Amino acid sequence: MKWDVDRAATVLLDCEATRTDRPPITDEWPELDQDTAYAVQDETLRRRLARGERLIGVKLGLTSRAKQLRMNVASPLVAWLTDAMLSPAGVPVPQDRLIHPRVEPELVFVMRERLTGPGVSAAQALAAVDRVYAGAEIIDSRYRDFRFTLPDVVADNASAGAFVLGPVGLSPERLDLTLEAVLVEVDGEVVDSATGAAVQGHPAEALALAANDLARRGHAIEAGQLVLTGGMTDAVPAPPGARVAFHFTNLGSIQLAGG
Ligand code: 0L1
Ligand code: MG
Repeated sequence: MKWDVDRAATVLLDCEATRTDRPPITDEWPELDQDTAYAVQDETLRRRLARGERLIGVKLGLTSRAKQLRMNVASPLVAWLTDAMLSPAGVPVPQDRLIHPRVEPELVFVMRERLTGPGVSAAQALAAVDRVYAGAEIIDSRYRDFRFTLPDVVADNASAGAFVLGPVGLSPERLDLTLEAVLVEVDGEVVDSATGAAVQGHPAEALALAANDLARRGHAIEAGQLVLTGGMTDAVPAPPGARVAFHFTNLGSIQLAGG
C-alpha cells in the first residue's frame, strides 16, 4: 500500500490509541522529507482538534546536546500540545494510555504576547513571555525502542505524550535562565543534572526558533499558550514502580511516580 500524509497520520494515531509501537515510517517510506513530515504532524493535530482536543501551545524537541546525542538526530523540531496532554501534578504517569514512557525536565514559557516570526530574536522572544515554569515532559515515541530519523519524529509530533507543570511561575526577569539548574533523581539517587544553558545556549533561543519555524509553516505562538523548550537532559524511563523527581533551583520540584 502506498504511503501518503493521510495514511501516516492514521498509522501514528492508531499506534497511540492501541498502545502499539512500530518501526520508523522511513523504513517503508524513505522519501518522507521534513516538509511532508510536518504535513503529517499538522494532519494529526487537525484530527485531535476534530475529536474535541484544544490547542494549548507548542513543544520543541531535541534542543539540547544531551537529547540530540541520545536520539542521534542533530536538529531541533517543533510540535503541538493539546489540553489532553496536560497532566495534573501529583498524578502518576498515565501508563494506561502510553507505550513506553520516559520523562525529561524542561523549562516552560507561558506567553503574555503573540509571537510571530520570521526574524524573532531571543531578546524579543523573552520580552513576550509572562511566566516561566519547571516542566516534566512524558515522552512516548510511537516507534519501537525510540528509533527514528528526523522526519519520523517530526511526523510523530516529537514523541509527545503528556506533561506536568511545576509549582512555581516566575517572571523571566526574576531569574537567569542559563543558570537555572535541575537535578534528576531516580529512586532517590541523582542520575543527571543540567542548567538552562543546555537548551540552545538559552531557552529563549529555543522560543525564538519555534516562532521562526512556525512562521515558515504559517503559524504564530499565541498569547496564553505554553511553550515546552525541550529536554534539558536525556530522558529517564518511567515504568510502573519508578520514582522520578526533578529538583529545580528556583522553580520548585516535580515528583513523578511511574504508577
Ligand atoms: O523522543 C524524543 O526524544 C524526541 C522528542 C524530543 C523531546 C525533547 O527533546 O524535549
Ligand atoms: Mg521534551
